[in-house]
Parts: sequence; structure tokens; C-alpha cells
Amino acid sequence: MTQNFYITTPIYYVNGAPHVGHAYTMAAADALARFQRLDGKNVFFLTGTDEHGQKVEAAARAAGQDPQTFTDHIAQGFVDIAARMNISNDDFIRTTQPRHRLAAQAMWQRLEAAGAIYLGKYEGWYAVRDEAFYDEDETALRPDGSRYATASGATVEWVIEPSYFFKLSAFQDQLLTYYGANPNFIAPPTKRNEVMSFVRGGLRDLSISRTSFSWGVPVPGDPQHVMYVWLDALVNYLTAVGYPDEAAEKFALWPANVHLVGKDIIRFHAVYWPAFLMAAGLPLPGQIFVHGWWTIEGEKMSKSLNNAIDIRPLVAEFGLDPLRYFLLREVPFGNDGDFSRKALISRINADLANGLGNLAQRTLSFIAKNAGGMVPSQGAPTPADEALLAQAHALPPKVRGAITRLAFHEALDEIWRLIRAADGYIDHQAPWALKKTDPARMHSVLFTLVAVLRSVAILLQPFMPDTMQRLLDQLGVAADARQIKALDTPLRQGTPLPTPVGLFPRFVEA
Ligand code: ME8
Repeated sequence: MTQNFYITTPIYYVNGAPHVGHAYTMAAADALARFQRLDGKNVFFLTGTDEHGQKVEAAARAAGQDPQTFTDHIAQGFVDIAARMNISNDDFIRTTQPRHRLAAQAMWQRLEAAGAIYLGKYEGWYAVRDEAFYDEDETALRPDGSRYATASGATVEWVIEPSYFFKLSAFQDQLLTYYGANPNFIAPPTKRNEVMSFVRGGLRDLSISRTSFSWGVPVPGDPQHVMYVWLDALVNYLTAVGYPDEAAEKFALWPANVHLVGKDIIRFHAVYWPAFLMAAGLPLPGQIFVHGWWTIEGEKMSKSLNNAIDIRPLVAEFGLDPLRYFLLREVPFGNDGDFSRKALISRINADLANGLGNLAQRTLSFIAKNAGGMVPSQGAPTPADEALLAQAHALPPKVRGAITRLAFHEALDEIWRLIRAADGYIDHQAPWALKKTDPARMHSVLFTLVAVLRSVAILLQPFMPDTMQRLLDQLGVAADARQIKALDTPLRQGTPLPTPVGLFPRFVEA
């Protein structure tokens, strides 16, 4: 039976236009989703938008629009950016959709039925920007007397209102036991340690409804209250697989294998979400993987600094695939990184134009000119051929291993090791010199190179889907032979090859 693989990104707040940070999580999730599909899994890949809450309501008001019109507009921007980034999501959820309101209310009722909800009054700090409640010791005063959350820098305000509470405090032990028994539940390990020490420090019951505004899912049976936007938002992962219809075929996809999240939203995903699911008696996701934070040319991205970069001009200038490659190669997934033009250009030139692009062009244009424009025939392999082919053969499990750990940079590094080895091989075998002296050997060398390029192109499809499609076309690989397992089938000698066209232009700074 085909194995399911369900992967999610956070659903993005529709309070502003998408930027490179959002594109990053989408690109990473997309690489994983595409890899799993190529590896034969039944993938369900979800992204979407988080449209309720005080922050979105305020942004709509500032724009002079009613919240629904406003969210319709901004949500479209996220749908567009996903398309522009060539993201292969299977669904796009919006929390204002009827299916989601139904699921969020059903979850509420389930938590209520489980005795996990009670009515009280919230009195404490709230940060609208983070849509988060903070204890006083998680805040500090600015010189001007205003108070902010120390972790995020967001301004907090004192809130007093009637509120329903979720009995989070009752889940402290159960959570700690779960983290202990499932060491990969939160990754990387540094984040796991952070979460565990936060939970060990004690959990307070969580306010899960608001009464001071109305832009949210009404609390079932008490419409003065809207559901706290994080409870509402987290349920999206269930909505998309058909909840509350647990008999639905789609619901077999639950639990998700991995929720990808930025480090700003760990607590919601690694503490609140599992506690909600435990209370509801639903299975927990396989993993919460926390990635790092991008700065732009050394500075924090922010709307106020106006440097939260729009991905579209970058795509227009550098091309989509080079940009996707850069995002996933430059920084180990999980670490913070800096987005600089200089680093981007240097990756494009060194790894893509001079690396893979050059290898493909050298090989394919030589074949076009000197080997009849078809997949050459292989003679008896020499030790050098065998060594290179063995390296190519060993590559899929290495890449699979790295991607399973979400170590995208390692997967790419392994692939580039093979590219460099192939470069060394061409120089050493010098097919141009064999042209007159030993044409059969020349063909054999070229065959080996085509085989290596096929491995590289197949394995790079999750990262650079369009460009690799073009390379696979140029290598004469049929559209139905581009799965990872197709690498076990030998190349078809004599397959005619189209005229090669360069893949990655070198970028020259004007
Ligand atoms: O938090 N670097 O939405 P959000 C890397 N609606 N990633 C970044 C980034 C940066 N500088 N900036 C943003 C929310 N991101 C909630 C989520 S989920 C049930 C609800 C990415 O619009 C990163 O993935 O603030 C981060 O977690 C997410 O965008 C936050 O998006």
C-alpha cells in the first residue's frame, strides 16, 4: 500500500503582503513534498492563510476595508506567491472558509465535552502582533514606559475580559512524558530542549476566547465570544483532511507527518497544539520541525523598516529555481541566515552556472557535436567509470536520508560532491582527446557522464523543478521515468537528444 505523507506550512496572517520569510517555509515544504512524491509516497501538502483575530481586524480597519474584503484580497496575494514560487500544495486553506468554521467549532465542542474548557476572566498581558498572552516575567519596560514581550519585541497591552480557558496546566506531565518518549517530536534538538524547559517551568491555563472584538469564529453556544485565533488557526491542519468527518477517506492522512514552522511559533505548535489534541483524544503529529530566521543584508525584516522583501522582483531578476536553490542551500535548515545579494550571486555563479550548468553544457554540447546527438553507448567500464557510477548509485539513499532529517543543505551538498567528481572525471578522461584515438572509449566516457547527470537531475527535481525538467528533457529521459526508483533502470543507449540549451546564465552585477 502506498504510504501517506502529510506535510504543512504555517498558515500566514493576512495582515500584510507575503515576503521572503513566507516564501522560505513554502519552498522548504515544497522540496520535501516533491521529494516524497518522487519517492513514491502519497503526499498531501497543505498551506494557507490565517484570517481571523485582532491583528487582521486592525489591519483591515487601517486599510479602510471590512475584514472579509480585506482578507480576500491579501489571501489572494499568498495564493499568487505560492504559484509564483511553483509550490506544489494540494490544498490551500483559508480559515474564513465554511469548512474551517465547522471544524473549529467541532473541536471546541469536543474539548468542552472532554471537560477541558471552563469559563473565567482573563486579566493579563496580550500582544496583538504575536496574538499571544504573556506572563509579566516574559515582558519588560521600554524607556518610554510602554511594555513589550522580551522574546519578540511586540508591544503588550493589559487586557481584562471574560474568557473561556483551556486546562493547559493539566497537561504538563503528559506533555513532558510525550516529549521524553518521542525524541524526534520537536526538532532540531536545541528547540526541543527549549520547549521542555518551558513546560517544566509550569503551565498556566490558556485563555481561548475573546470578547473585545468580533472577527473570529463564534464560540458554540456563547456568541459573545470568538475563539482565540491560535486555537482557531491550529485546527486548520485537521480541517484540511476533513475533520470533523473522521470517517472521511481523507482523514486517513491524519496525523500529519510534519508541521514546518518558524522559530517564532514553536510554543503554539509544540505545547498548545499537542495539548489540544491530547484533550480531544486525537493522534499527535509526527514532528514539529522548527526552522530559523532570515535577516536581510544583516537586518531584521520588518514592515516598519520596510525591508521585508517581496520575492517577485527577485524571481524576475535571478530566476525562480536559483532562488529556491539559494534559500535551501545557503543555510542549514534550522539555523538563522542572512539574505544578501552578494551571497545569492556567488551561489548562482559558483554552484549553478560554473558547477552544474557547465557540466551539463560541456557534456551535452560535446555529444551533439561529436557523438551523433544521442545517448552514447557504453563499453567495458574502467575503474574510473565504476568509481563515478558507484558514487551516483550511492546518492539516492544519501539524499533520502538527509531530506528525511530536513537537512536540505546536506542533500544538496551530497549532490554537488557528485557534480565535482564528474567535473574531475571529464578533465581526467578528456573525451576531446579520445575523439581521434579511441572513439569507442569516448562514447563510454560520455555515457557515464549522461548517467551521472540523470542521477543529479532526478534528485534535484524537488529543489529546482522547472530547470530539472528541462535538463531531463535534454538528457532524453522520458516523463514517466523521472521517479527516484527509475534510477535503477539503465539508460537507453541510442536515445536521440535534443539540441542542448544552457540552464543557468552567469550573473554579472551591473
Ligand atoms: O505566525 N524568516 O503567521 P505569520 C524565516 N498565522 N521565516 C519567516 C520569516 C523570516 N524572517 N518571517 C516569517 C503566523 N517567516 C500564524 C501561524 S499556523 C497554525 C499560524 C515564516 O504570517 C515562518 O514560517 O506571522 C513563520 O513561522 C511564519 O512565516 C509566520 O507567519
